[in-house]
Amino acid sequence: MSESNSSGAHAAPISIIMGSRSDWPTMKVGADLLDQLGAAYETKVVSAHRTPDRLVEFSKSAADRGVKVIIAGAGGAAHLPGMVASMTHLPVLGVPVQSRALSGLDSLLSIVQMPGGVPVGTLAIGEAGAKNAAIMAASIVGLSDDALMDRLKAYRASLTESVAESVED
Ligand code: RP5
Repeated sequence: MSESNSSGAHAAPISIIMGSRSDWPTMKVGADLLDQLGAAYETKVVSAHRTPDRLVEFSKSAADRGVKVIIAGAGGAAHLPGMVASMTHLPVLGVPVQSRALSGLDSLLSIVQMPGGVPVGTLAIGEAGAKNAAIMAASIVGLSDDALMDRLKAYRASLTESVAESVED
């Protein structure tokens, strides 16, 4: 369901961006979940400090291209989600990528501590955060896509059914 790097007027409703290609193994966990749910998405590398012009262009054009929700993953001094949120009214879900130096605590605090007025919905550090951002993005898009919402409900039901009540085999 990936519609990678679409620059036309009809982008996929979910955009997954990340500060570096090195973030992709983490963010791919979310992309895989969206594939499982049959939700269309695009992927892009957008670095707040290495490609600032791309950041501005992406952020300011996302809504007009048809994007409904943005998932932004970054590590370290992770200003990407907050910068994107400053330039779009779309919901931005931030994924703190696990860093080598501080295990992602730096990423988490950089993303979660937005001053009041410019929110970033911040998820857990690493793969769990990428996965939950994807589920949350699907639930947002699913508000106006009944078929996607039905697939999301079925996914949630499968989680429930996978948990046995008994500790016996
Ligand atoms: C951040 O710096 C990226 O989001 C990535 O998590 C981190 C390291 O980037 P690379 O040095 O691997 O490109 O901007």
